[in-house]
Amino acid sequence: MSKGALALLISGGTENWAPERWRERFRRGCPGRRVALLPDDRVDPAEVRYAAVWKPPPGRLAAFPHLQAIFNLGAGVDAVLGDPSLPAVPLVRVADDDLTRRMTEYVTLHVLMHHRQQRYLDEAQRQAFWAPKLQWAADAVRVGIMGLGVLGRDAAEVLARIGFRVAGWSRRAKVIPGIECFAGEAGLAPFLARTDILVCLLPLTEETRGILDQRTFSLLARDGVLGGPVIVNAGRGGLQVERDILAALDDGTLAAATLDVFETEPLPMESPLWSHPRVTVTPHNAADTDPDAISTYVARQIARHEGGLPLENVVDRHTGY
Ligand code: NDP
Ligand code: OXD
Repeated sequence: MSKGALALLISGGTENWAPERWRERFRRGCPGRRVALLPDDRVDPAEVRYAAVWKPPPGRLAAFPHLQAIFNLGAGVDAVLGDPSLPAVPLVRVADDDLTRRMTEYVTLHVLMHHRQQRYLDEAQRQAFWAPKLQWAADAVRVGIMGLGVLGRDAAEVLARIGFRVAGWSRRAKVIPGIECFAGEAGLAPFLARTDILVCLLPLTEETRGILDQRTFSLLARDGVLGGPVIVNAGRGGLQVERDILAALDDGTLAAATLDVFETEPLPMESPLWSHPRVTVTPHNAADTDPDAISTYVARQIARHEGGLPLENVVDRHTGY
């Protein structure tokens, strides 16, 4: 009996994410299965059992009448769930140690950058200016992580190990040794009130859209050693209101921001964020995952499904993540 086809609907990214590269990987990783890269390859829609996608055009997945599962090639599924005709089959997202470690590197790098006043030191070097500033210890800084899922929890634990005072905020209450945990709407204000560096690792959902706004910034701690609160957003651009970030930087509500994700990507050339002296911009590469690891993960999920085992990391359509 022939195996059901795997359709690939992948919007290109860097060279390593080129759709043709994904086709090669899946052909190697799924021997004996027809792998069709759409729209280039021809495939009978009735033969398609699985789809592996990255930002697929809305409406395309509804064309497969016998689809059994959709595999999103990243951790965040907001782009897929935005399709109103998305078939009601399990949607699996990526949760992978390689991705988690990369995100923790990013968060640690940027929290340390703000804590160790690295932007000031870079500028001093440019001016050949030898002027060390008072440097406080990590335990003087309160880091607050929005989202204590796969990524947020790992970053929180590493930052706590370095010595920061770390708290996290999630939808449901949690107990994590060494991390002060807050949850739900009622937990948000007290979480923000004790936070000097706010790291956002939330998914983009109806509830979280625009959460990084003027109101949130105004609730952050104002008595910290950094001279003002700092934000680091590596979740999704839709979580932040860029107009409010710029206004908050300019009126002193925020001291600095590191942004990996943006309302519009690529960040338009004319965005004032590019050249703002207190903004660090990175091009949505906080946790570029190894595509070989992802294609192996998808092949393993298909094998589990066909072996009668449950798929892992299935998205809850109700909560949106
Ligand atoms: P998870 O689903 O494992 O964790 C999500 C966390 O957010 C959970 O702790 C969840 O709470 C919390 N959460 C969700 N909604 C709310 C809410 N309304 N209020 C409070 N907390 C909420 O996701 P991951 O950790 O794997 O990934 C997080 C996001 O990171 C992805 O969705 C993606 O957008 C982004 N990402 C960005 C990358 C980049 O390169 N910039 C790379 C990979 C991911 P609870 O635990 O109670 O469910
Ligand atoms: C993402 C990813 O969701 O790269 O951004 O996994």
